[in-house]
Amino acid sequence: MSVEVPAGLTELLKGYTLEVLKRRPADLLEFSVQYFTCLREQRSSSRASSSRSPVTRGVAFDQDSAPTDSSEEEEEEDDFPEDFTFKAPPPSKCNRRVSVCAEAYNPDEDEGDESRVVHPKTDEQRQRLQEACRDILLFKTLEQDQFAEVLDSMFEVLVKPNECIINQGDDGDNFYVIERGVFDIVIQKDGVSRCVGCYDNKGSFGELALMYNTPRAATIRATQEGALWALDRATFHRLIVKNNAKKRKMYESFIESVPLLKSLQLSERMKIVDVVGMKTFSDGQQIIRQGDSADCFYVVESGEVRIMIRSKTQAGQRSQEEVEVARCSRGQYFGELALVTNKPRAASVYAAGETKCLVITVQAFERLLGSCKEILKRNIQQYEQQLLALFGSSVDLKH
Ligand code: 1OR
Ligand code: 1OR
Repeated sequence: MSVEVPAGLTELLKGYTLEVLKRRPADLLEFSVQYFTCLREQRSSSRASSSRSPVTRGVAFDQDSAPTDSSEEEEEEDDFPEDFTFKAPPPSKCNRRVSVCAEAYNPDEDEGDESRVVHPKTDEQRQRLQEACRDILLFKTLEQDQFAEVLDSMFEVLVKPNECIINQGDDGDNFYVIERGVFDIVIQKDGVSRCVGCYDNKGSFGELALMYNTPRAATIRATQEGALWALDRATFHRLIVKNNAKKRKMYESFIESVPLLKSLQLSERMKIVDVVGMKTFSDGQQIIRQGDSADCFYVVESGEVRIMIRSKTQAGQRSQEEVEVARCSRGQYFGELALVTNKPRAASVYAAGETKCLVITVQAFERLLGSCKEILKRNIQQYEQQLLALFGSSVDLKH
């Protein structure tokens, strides 16, 4: 018995299979519905206007996709027939933009695009997403309903070891929040690639290209299997970038008054404002634990913090008793030592009364406060002198 394979079936399934293998969606059924819906809508819109340059790969869930010069992509594209030229409708920006065209960002276009993207989630997924987003600084200054909208729009992306989630030089597609996994930050300069840091099971990346419409500043590579939550570019603009104007109003004058940041140029200070978060701590709440590894830097905006140190006993054991060694109030910073020395936290820090702090991630600290490092190092030398005066040689600042 001979079975006739309907025309187009092979190509259809090939495109679909490629996308599934590439995205590894958590919910295959939901993904498939979206895939074929996008495909159908794309087909009718491309029939209506045949003038647009083709995007010759599966369903491009993004309006702006265009072929890149990547040879890997060209190979896949060659396999895909011309008539499968897809362009997703706005509400279905459900996948990562893998190929890009460097069109200039036009804020006016975004103004009109108030369409909400909602990716349905199970209760269990939503819980994991909420947990992953709890400490994301860029979300800290959002109103509650804006934050809820962000959560609605995010979609899960599973990653394999060695997978590059972002490639330096590409145009920006999504912003990513880490649920689990370790991700290297690799920067290529003068033809040499260097791993300059990593994200260890927390944090977020991919905001810069979306905020400033610049090419991706680094490559982000998974070192192991992991899970991310992605927020598409249009929603990021509508909710996060627009919120930056409000943040600038709120924090600009404070940032300008911080002595440490005086040496920075205005534009550099504004970039700090764009990525900082504000956290409030209640009286006695621990902000930093001595001996922990460090992932951020703090500037006191209001209230006060107590710096406490556990000294070592004669036998070299760390005593349980903490001694207050300093206080920081408005405009003063703390948490820089571990970032500058790459050592564990040298002291514990507690809020004295309700205290508000600006928080800067270690990656933003490295990127934006490089020119302040000399001042920081000078001040750290003073810690060491005070340390000797207070405890003799029984304490070191390494942990
Ligand atoms: P993006 O959209 O440019 C790459 O895509 C992402 O890597 C970037 O956003 C940041 O979220 C993230 N310099 C530039 N980008 C960095 C850096 C970084 N760290 C993380 N990203 N560093 C400066 C190196 C001189 C900091 C290294 C610790
Ligand atoms: P960190 O990243 O090690 C704890 O986290 C922070 O406490 C530390 O950075 C400093 O920002 C802050 N010794 C050690 N850490 C101090 C000290 C300090 N003061 C503030 N921190 N000394 C007090 C000097 C006035 C010397 C100890 C006797």
